[in-house]
Amino acid sequence: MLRIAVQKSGRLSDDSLALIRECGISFISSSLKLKTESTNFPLEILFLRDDDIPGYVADGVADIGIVGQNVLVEEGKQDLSVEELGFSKCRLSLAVPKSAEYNSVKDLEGKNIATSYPNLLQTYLQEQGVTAHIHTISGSVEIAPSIGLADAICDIVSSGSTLISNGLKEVERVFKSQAVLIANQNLSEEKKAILEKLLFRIHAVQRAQRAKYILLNAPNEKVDEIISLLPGAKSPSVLPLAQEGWSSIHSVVNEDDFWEMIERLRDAGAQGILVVPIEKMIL
Ligand code: PRT
Ligand code: ZN
Repeated sequence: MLRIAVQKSGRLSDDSLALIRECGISFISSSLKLKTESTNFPLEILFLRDDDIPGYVADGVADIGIVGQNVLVEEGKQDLSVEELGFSKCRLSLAVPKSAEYNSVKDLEGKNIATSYPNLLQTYLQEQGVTAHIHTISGSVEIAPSIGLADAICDIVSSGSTLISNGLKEVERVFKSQAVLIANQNLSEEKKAILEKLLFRIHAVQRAQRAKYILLNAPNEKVDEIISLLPGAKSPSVLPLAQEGWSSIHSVVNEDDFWEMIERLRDAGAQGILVVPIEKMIL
């Protein structure tokens, strides 16, 4: 049995549980329960505050966990990280009042900066050769300048709308973050084997999320040109259509290159292009 710690309620919770479910692991979750056990995989899920997850995994109370890199690195536990999960992307940024004059990070010399991430901020300021007074506060960091508590803040940003609505402007990006899977470093052989199985499934889910299955029709004389436009397709399938002189081409493409490629395919004579999501992808 492997124990995973996930955030009980917050920005990481839904995506963490969705990932576990996409791995084909079933469980019943209730907001009242502190833990639950999967009915079809040797996994027990503990629901915790995100800040407690790195410590519990380091101590072996949980074997693995899902947490933001911002929390992990702030707590100095980055060695536990095993896999970037690609969700809950955000950044830790410095922000100052909109009206403040700001040219470079040197302008923060000697200033008061409020943050919930003193260690990440201190590391950044040191790298930049700036000395400032760091005030550690645990919440509502964005109101610190307007109540006269600080000249600047260092806080998590995703859309940027919280900064704007508090009259602040983002001036430096201190740290980029996303959710990561972490693991205790002394897992038993049995637990390691379960983790391997889980990672195999996570990789299949991640690959599938980035990939699309594409089907299209093309006149036979255009097939070679179209195949050359399909990036990453080592060997697309080419099947004859009932209509004489036409083929159907099937391949897997990466979502990132997708729209541009569709235009080039159409220009090259592709017709009836279908793009379908892939549920799992095993290499
Ligand atoms: O209760 P618990 O301690 O478990 O949760 P929490 O309140 O400490 O954390 P939570 O749920 O807010 O965030 C969990 C993790 O999600 C963080 O550690 C980050 O890794 C990640 N994450 C992603 C974010 C955001 N996006 C985010 N936007 N964490 C916080 N925010 C906050 C930010 O602090 C600011 O107040 O959202 C506001 C900014 O958002 P925008 O969109 O207005 O820029
Ligand atoms: Zn927290």
